[in-house]
Order: sequence, then structure tokens, then C-alpha cells
Amino acid sequence: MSLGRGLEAEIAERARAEGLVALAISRARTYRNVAVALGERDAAGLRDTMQFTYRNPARSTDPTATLPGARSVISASWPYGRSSLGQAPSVVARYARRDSYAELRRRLGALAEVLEASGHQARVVADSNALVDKEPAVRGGGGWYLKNSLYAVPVHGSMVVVGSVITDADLTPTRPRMRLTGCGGCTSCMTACPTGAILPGGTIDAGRCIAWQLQKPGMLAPGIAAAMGVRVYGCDICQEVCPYNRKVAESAADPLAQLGELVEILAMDDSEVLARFSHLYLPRRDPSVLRRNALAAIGNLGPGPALGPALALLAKWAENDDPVLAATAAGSLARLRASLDD
Ligand code: B12
Ligand code: SF4
Ligand code: SF4
Repeated sequence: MSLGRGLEAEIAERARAEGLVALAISRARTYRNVAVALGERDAAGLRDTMQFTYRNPARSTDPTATLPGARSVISASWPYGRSSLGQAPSVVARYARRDSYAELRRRLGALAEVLEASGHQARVVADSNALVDKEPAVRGGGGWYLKNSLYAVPVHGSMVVVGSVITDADLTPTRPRMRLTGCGGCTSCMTACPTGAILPGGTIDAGRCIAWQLQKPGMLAPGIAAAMGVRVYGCDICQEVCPYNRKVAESAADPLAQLGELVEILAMDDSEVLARFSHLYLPRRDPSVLRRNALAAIGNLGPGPALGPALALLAKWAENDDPVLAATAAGSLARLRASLDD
């Protein structure tokens, strides 16, 4: 069994070979600060109807709940921002254009293999409800919390997904950073968020966050359709304006190409939507959530070359049997018509 610095060095080498960044090792302790934050946000009504890590905070803030006897947590990030460079903007947020979480988990699995080969137990956790992913990474000094609540790492900024390997190996922790947040006096994301969802202290009001509202079934909350822009899944606004992500800026969107993407989604039957977007979180695997979002997004295309086909499409969907889809299409028709008077 290899122990001590030898094992840490082996893990670091494998992480580099896998293209993982910001490796960080922390002790497998309970994250009381995060449990308190989850409780306070729940009490303040900022959780909306989200479950995720809120369902069982005792579990999601304690690595030993996933692996009894755990001693260390190895965190690492997968920089998806790079792969979206040079891509045309899409109606899907950048992390979700590919299955970034599967790419991360596969690479973390390679680190788990190193540990297992040396006789240790290891569990990969990434974007599951088993653990709050950012906290062990921050504790191990991989990066910082930002005011938009995301985690940024050197060089790659916040366009990374982050996960961990929980292990019973007693590894030497990497050094925490001196600062909790890397924002200084900047408030660009707070100003840019179209719904004012970013509250002080790195806190998001989920009821106002477009990324959450686009995942929720039923009618979009009041004000979301008009504020959400041309997107059907996820929201990258608070990352795109962030100086940490300057290197991964996209070119300007083309309304006709966006309409093309939305029309394509609306033309798919249920099984096609589920197959094409199998990596997205859709509540109860309900494809109509994406259709609703596509219809709402069309209402934000504004006057321009996409206007004629957009109006015709919405008029048809406003007659749909599904009351949510019909009402969303009618709302978008009204917004598009109003945009002609502006
Ligand atoms: C619930 C959840 C959401 C919810 C709520 C998000 C939220 N910020 O509250 C919704 C659905 C809205 C969401 C959206 C998104 N999410 Co999300 N989400 C999660 C999930 C499942 C749990 C997060 C959680 O429970 N955190 C616990 C809370 C308490 O932590 P916190 O909000 O960071 O609070 C800390 C800070 O406030 C800090 N703090 C304390 N004091 C202070 C003071 C200052 C000044 C600062 C800056 C910080 C600070 O301490 C608190 C406690 O640790 C994680 C996966 C996981 N299992 O961890 C992914 C995760 C956070 N999401 C992720 C992503 C990619 C996104 C989106 C970018 C996707 C998209 N493009 O639409 C958006 C971004 C929206 C945003 N600005 O946060 C990534 C983030 C990667 C990164 N680089 O940070 C994660 C980590 C998934 C992963 N494994 O990579 N998400
Ligand atoms: S993801 Fe969008 S809606 Fe949510 S906080 Fe960021 S900018 Fe605001
Ligand atoms: S935009 Fe500014 S305030 Fe917001 S996360 Fe980035 S550095 Fe921090």
C-alpha cells in the first residue's frame, strides 16, 4: 500500500494526465458552515421548491455519510469553458451542451482507481445530492467562492464543473487560500442578473434564478419568461460578465440560428427530446418543460429576421391542448407584438 506523499504525487500526476484542474485535498469533516447556510436559506424562502442538497443536509454536508470511515476528500474540476470556445452561442447553457458531469465523473474515476489500487476505498461524487461539491474544493484551496455563488479556479475561472473522490486514505491536505472570495469590489454579476437573484454573501434566490426556473414544471414564475432571454436550459449571464471568464467569451448570437434551434426542439416527439437531452435534469423526465422554455424563448427574439416565422409558430402553439404550452405561447406572442411598438 503506498502512503504519504507518494500517493498524493501519484494522484496529482493522474489528475494532470486526465486534464483535471485545481486539485485540492481536504479533511473529510462535517461542513457545519454549509449546513447552517442551507438551513438559513430554507428558512428565508430562498430555496423555492428545490430538493437537491436541501433534501438531506446532514448527508450532503458530511463526506463520511457517503463513505463511513472517510479521512480525505480529493476535489478537482473539469473546465468545460474551453470546449465551448469558438462555438456559436446556443439556447443551451455551456456546461450542458455536452455531458460535462459524465466527463468529470469519468476522470475522477481514474483518481479513485489510483486509490483503490493502493488498497483504499474511494467514492466519486459530482453533482449528486450526496455532497456539496464546492466546499471541499474551497477548503483544499483549489479556488474561491464568487459573489455569483460559483467557484472559480486559477486560469479557467468559473466555467468548470467540480467534484470529489471521498476516500479512507489519510492524505496530506493542500493549503486553503487566504481569501474566501475572489471578487474584491466587483459587482458586475449582481447588476447583470436580469432578475436580481444574486443577494449579498454569495447567496442565490432560487425563486428568481432563471437556471432553476427553467427546470421547474408548470407555468414559469411571473417575470421569468420576459427576463430569461433566448435560452431553454441553464443561464450563463452571471458567468459571462465575470472578469474571471474573459478568456472564454462567445461571439454575438444570431437570432435566425437561435430560432432554428428552438424550432428543432419543438418539432421533436417525446422520445426524441429525451434521447437528445438525456444528460439534462428534467423533472420527472418531462419533455414538455423544454417545449415550454422554447416557446417562452421565442417571445424574446425581438423584431428582426426571425420575427415572421416566430409569430406564425407561436400562433399555432397558442392553440395547443396543453394549457401550460398554450398560455406560454400566448404570452410570447404578446411580448413579440409589444416589441414591434418599442
Ligand atoms: C442547488 C444547485 C443549484 C441551484 C441553486 C444554486 C445556488 N447557488 O444556490 C440552481 C438550480 C439555481 C443552480 C444553478 C446553477 N448551477 Co448549480 N448546483 C446546485 C447544487 C446541486 C447544490 C448547491 C448547494 O447546495 N450549495 C450549498 C450552498 C449553501 O452553497 P453556496 O450557495 O455556494 O453558499 C456558500 C457561499 O455563500 C459561501 N459564502 C459564505 N459567505 C460568503 C461571502 C461571500 C462574499 C461569498 C462570495 C461567498 C460566501 O459559503 C456558503 C456555504 O458554503 C450543486 C451540486 C452539488 N451537489 O453541490 C450545483 C452546482 C453548484 N451548480 C453548478 C452550475 C454549473 C450551475 C449553473 C452555472 C448552471 C447554469 N449554467 O445554469 C447555475 C448557476 C447559478 C448560480 N449563480 O449559482 C456547479 C457550479 C460549478 C462552479 N464552478 O461553481 C455545481 C457545483 C455542480 C458541479 N458539480 O459542478 N444550481
Ligand atoms: S444564473 Fe442567471 S438568473 Fe441565476 S443568478 Fe446567474 S444571471 Fe441570475
Ligand atoms: S462578476 Fe465580479 S462580483 Fe460577480 S462573480 Fe465575477 S468577479 Fe465576482
